Order: sequence, then C-alpha cells, then structure tokens
Amino acid sequence: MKTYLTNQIKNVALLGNTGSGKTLLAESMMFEGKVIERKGTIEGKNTVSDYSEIEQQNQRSIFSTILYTEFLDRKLNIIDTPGSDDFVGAVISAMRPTDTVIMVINSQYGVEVGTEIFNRHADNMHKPMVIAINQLDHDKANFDQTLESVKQTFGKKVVQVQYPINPGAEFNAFIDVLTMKLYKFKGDTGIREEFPIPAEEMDKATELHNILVEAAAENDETLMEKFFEQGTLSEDEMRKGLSVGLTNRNLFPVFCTSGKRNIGTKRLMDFILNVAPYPHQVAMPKHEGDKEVSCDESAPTSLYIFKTSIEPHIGEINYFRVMSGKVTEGMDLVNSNNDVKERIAQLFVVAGKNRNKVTEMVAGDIGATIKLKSTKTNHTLAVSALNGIKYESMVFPNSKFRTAIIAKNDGDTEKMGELLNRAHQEDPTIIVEHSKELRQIIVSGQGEHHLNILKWHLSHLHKIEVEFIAPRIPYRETITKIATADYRHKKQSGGSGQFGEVHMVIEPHIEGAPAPSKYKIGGKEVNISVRGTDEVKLEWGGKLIFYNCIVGGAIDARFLPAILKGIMEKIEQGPLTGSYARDIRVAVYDGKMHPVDSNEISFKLAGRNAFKQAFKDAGPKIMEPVYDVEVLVPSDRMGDVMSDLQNRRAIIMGMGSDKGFEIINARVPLAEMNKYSTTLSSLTSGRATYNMKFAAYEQVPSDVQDKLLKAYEAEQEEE
Ligand SMILES: Nc1nc2c(ncn2[C@@H]2O[C@H](COP(=O)(O)OP(=O)(O)OP(=O)(O)O)[C@@H](O)[C@H]2O)c(=O)[nH]1
Ligand SMILES: [Mg+2]
Repeated sequence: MKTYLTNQIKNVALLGNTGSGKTLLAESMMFEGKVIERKGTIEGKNTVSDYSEIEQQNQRSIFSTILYTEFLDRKLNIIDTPGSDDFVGAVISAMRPTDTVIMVINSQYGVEVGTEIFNRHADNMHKPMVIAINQLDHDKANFDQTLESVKQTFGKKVVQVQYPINPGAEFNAFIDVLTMKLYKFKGDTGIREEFPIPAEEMDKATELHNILVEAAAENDETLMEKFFEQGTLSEDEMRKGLSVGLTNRNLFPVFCTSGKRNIGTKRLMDFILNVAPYPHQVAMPKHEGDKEVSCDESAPTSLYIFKTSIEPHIGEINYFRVMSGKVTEGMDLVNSNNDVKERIAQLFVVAGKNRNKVTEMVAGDIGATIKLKSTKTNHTLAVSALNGIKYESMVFPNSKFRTAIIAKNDGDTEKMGELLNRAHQEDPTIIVEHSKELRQIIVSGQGEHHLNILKWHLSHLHKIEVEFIAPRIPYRETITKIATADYRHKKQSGGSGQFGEVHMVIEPHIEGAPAPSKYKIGGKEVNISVRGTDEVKLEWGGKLIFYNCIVGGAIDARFLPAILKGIMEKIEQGPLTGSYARDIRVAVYDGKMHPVDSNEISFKLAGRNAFKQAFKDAGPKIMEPVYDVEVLVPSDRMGDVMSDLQNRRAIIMGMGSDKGFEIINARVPLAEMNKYSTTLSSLTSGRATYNMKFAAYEQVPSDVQDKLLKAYEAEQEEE
C-alpha cells in the first residue's frame, strides 16, 4: 500500500444500536473501496469485522474492529463497534482515535436506546456526527417515522441531505439535495446511475435543498453574506459550510443507506472524504509534557495506543493512532508511561484479522504493531525529543455489574488470576480486584452479558471453568456511644503465668474533636490526662485514636504498644461481623500489672478483650457502602423502574428528564445492587441504562443488621 498523507486520511467510527447494521455497512464500504472482492454476511459468519468465533456465534459484534478502505485516492479508516451498552468500552476506545462518528439508525425502529447512549458519549468527546438511516431495503423500513424520531432526539441540528424514493423491499433510489440528483441502483452491485430530479419531486427537493444551503451558510460569515446576496451557494461552498458545522457538532447531516444492498454507501463515503474533518482539523487530546505537538507529518513522532488485544498465534497486538510525525518500520521509541524503550519492528494496516505490512505511516493514520515489550492501551510512545509526552487516558464509565469469581478447579486459581489481569489490559472496563478484606476475587464490568463473554473466553480458549458467586459486601463496623470495660487476663499454668489488666473508655471518633479530659465512669467523674496519642489512619477509611492516659505507673509504658496491637486485631476483624471497624477512639486510663507474670502477650489479650467487650456496649452499628445511582429510563417504564428501586432500599434524590428520557437520581446500598443491570434491562427491554458511583458509608437499618449478625454467627459456628 502507498503511504497516505495526513490530508488523504479520514477516520470514522461506526456507532449505533445493536442490529442497526454497522458491521454490514462497514463490509459495504470495504467492498466499494475494493478492499474486498465479495461481501460477507452476518448469517454467513464471514464478515471482515466480526471475525472472532464468539462474535460469529452470537451474530453480534463484541469487540471494536479496525478496518480501512481506499476510495478516491484516499484512505478511510473505519472502526466498527458493538451496539450493546455492555461493550461501551469498545465504543469509547473506537471514538478516541477517530474524528467523525457515523451513527447508524435502523429504519425499522428509529432512534433506539443505543443511539441515545452512544450519542451521549460522542457528545462528551465532541465528535462530529453523521447520521445514516440504514436498512432502507427492509420491508418494514419506515423512513418518515425514523426521521421524525431522529429530529425529536437531536433537534434542530438535524439536516437532511438525502431522502429515499421507495423505501421498503423495492428500495433502489434516493434523492440527494446537496448534489441535486436522483441516484438509482442496479441490484446489489452498488452500481448507480445519476438522473436529474424528476418533476414530481422537484418541490420537495428544492425545499430541502434550501434548508441545507441555509444550514451550511450559517456556519461561516462570508458564506452567509454570499447566501444573502445570491440566494444560494455553490456545491463547494456548501461543503465548506457543512464541514464547519459538522466539525463543531452544530449540524448532523442525514444520509440514506442499505449496507446489505450497497445503496448509498458510496455517497456516504464521498461526503466523509470531502466534508468530514481531516485528522489535523480537530483538536489534539490533552497531554502531559512541555513540548507542543501537532498532527503534522513533519513534527517529531508520537503514537497513542487505543487498543491492545491478544490474537491466537500472534500474541499481543497494539493498535495506535499516529498523533504526530511519521512512524517507520524499525523505529525506536520510548514508552512515556514506563520509560521502556520499544522498537517498532513491524507496521501494519489492518482490516479485521487481515494485516498488510507497510513501511511507514504518517500523523493521523491508524495502524497496528506487534511484539512490544510493555506497551498497553492508553500508553504513549514517542521519540525522546518529545521529553516523555503523555496523552490523556480514556475515561470509561464506572462498572455496573460486580461479581465474585472462583475457579471450579482449585488448581486453576492462579492461572485464572493471570488471565483476568490480561483481560483487563485488553478491555479496561473489566476491573479485577483481589480483595484481601472480602477474601474473594471480584470482577466488575458493564453488565452480566459482558462478564459472561469473559467466562466464555476463559472456558473456551483457556479451558478454565469458572463460577460467578455472590460478592461479599465490604461492611464496616463502628460505635455510636461511649462505653467502658475493665478486663483482666490471668492464666496460671505450672511455671510462669500471664497477667494483664486494662481499663478503657471507647467512644466514636469525630474528626476535629478535642482530646478527652474528663469521663464519667461508674457514676463518678474521673479526670483524664493524656500522656500520649497514637492516630492510626486506617487503610479502609476512617481512624483509630489511641490515648495513653495511664497515671502513677499502673501499667508500664512498654506494654502500651501491645494493648494497641490487641485493639487493632479487633479493628481489623470487627466484633460484629468480622468486617473492618473504623472511627473509634480509645482511652486506656488504668489497669494492673503483676511483678512477675505481666508480659506483652498478656496485655495484648487484655487490650483486645477489653475493646471487644466495650464495643458491644457502645451501640455498635454496621455500616454499608451506599452508591449514587443515575438511571435513564424511557418514560413509559418509569413506574416499574421506580418501584423496583424502592424495593432496593433506594432513597430518591432527584428526578429530571433529558432528550426523551427520564432521569432518576437515587442512593442505593451496594448490597441491593446485585444484578441490577440485568433486572433493569428486563424491566425496560434493554431501553434503559444507568451509572453508579461510590457515595458513602451509612448505617444499615436494624432489621438488616439483625440479619447480618445472625448470618455471621452461623458462619462462625460452621468454621
Ligand atoms: N434488510 C437489511 N438487513 C440488514 C441491513 N444491514 C444489516 N442487516 C441485518 O441486520 C442484522 C444485524 O446486522 P449487523 O450488521 O450485524 O448489525 P450491527 O449494527 O453490526 O449489530 P451489533 O454488532 O450487534 O451492534 C443482520 O441480520 C443483518 O443481515 C440492511 O441494510 N438491510
Ligand atoms: Mg456489528
């Protein structure tokens, strides 16, 4: 392949609801560009994009696939994405290296939940968007209704470039109001003839043309002046105006396609190549480092890795966008994230699993390389002259589905751990946590389906059978009032004995409260004088404050660390349920020693047991993690979703609406969110989505506390 220059490259991501026809449209684009000679089909399991076994089995895309086509002496890089929200990670990492989004909409159904969700992400990432109303050859195609739903969702920015003459099974023609022509297609060949607009369509076409001209003119002052003077614009002037509007997300042009029948594909590509922004026309992502870079082939070289995948027989493949300069075969670069030197031994342009070797690629292009030592998704590779420039990382939505995972065969646990870590590298939306606290490996992802695919991989490709089990909840324990305890540890066995006695007061720790000076103990006021303070910042949040208030040498100073150690044992394994305790202060104010039998172990045990005893009298409470949950629901399903949330002990914090969706903001205990994504999906036929984020620890209601205490007792008895 020849080397394409920055001003000969366009990068697009295909986005849209599952089943809208992205994969087939990509196939059609490659066919039109003669990158493939025959088009595959989804049912035939032979498309370039859905090349993995799991995708073919499911007849759905699961990963993003990097593709390209060559057209009009230019290179169009295409990334096909999955349409299910479970794989949103792939959608985000496809948008990052591309400059324009083609939102594919199924003309049978109009705007669907995926359209909404992915548009939100495209909007957050400021990606220009072209709309393709697709599957117009389907016998249930309804262009007018689809267009109506598009206008309702995206508002005034929607401008029509085309409309079909005969949507439905006979679909073979559309009118383009930019070129003011009728395009008619022969069978499925993609071969088209151009005709003047027929008289009966002239009024409609002219009206839409005028709207388009005005929309184009609005983006540029000189164009606007010209438009007022002449009442119209030339085709080139329109392209210029549309380009500015598109790039700024001020307008969303609408096209007509049938990927299956190769209708409209060429005109869509034409438009992308002529009107959508070039790689150097969009803002560079933010980066760390003192050097300025630009998307220019003569600048110093830097690459950004947007995807790492592991392919059978090859190993790790890193997909990159050339951010600046030119990358050549054999080039030495430095990984800015870990300072490792990497050699780009081989360079490829890729279309699915097909890789073609090239010798160089310039700024703005997308390619792949293999055999890097320690380079992964989100890393930057650059020449040393760029002083460790680092492009900002992609931001993925928080996890929605959390489960504990175990290997069915104990011997597989270690291998499973390694594979899970690798899965995270390939798909950053899979989060793996080896929790010491919960004594479980927790995996989180974007939905149950997402993690089931992971399970399939482990079993199918690595022969490791795993099971998902209920994840434990990281409860916390604390106290709500003051309590005292005196505890004597005494043991006499043969020779030397053990003796230690500790008197303590415990109470809730409140940040910023002054140290104690007086306590009421056994009805008497006791003055306290603090001799020493240990402030222990607990790894799991909160504090333990330990005051040494011993007077008159009742306990030797050398035994105080042992007492603290005993208390810490109970802080790490709380007296109620064995969970971490937090936010407690302890004042040890008296005790007794024995001249011979007192030692550290005795005081550790006395401290631990005194603490445990006092804890139980101090209004102990179990705290649970509570999450801020934002649910986006179509309004007709609002009732079901609300009552389900109420059953989950949710507190509704607010409600609103946005672009046809109701938004519910609620605070929900993590313990109640188990499998929420699955329930929500079945309550709304997959039309809702949600997001959750840790908010705080809150006390559990007393009925829940009772249940937890009983469960812990039963567990202890079992052990
Ligand atoms: N009639 C008709 N059917 C189409 C067209 N495009 C796709 N289909 C069918 O619609 C189904 C889904 O097509 P895909 O291309 O896999 O859709 P997708 O958007 O890639 O779906 P996901 O990968 O699940 O997000 C398949 O059965 C296709 O044969 C089209 O233009 N016309
Ligand atoms: Mg697909």
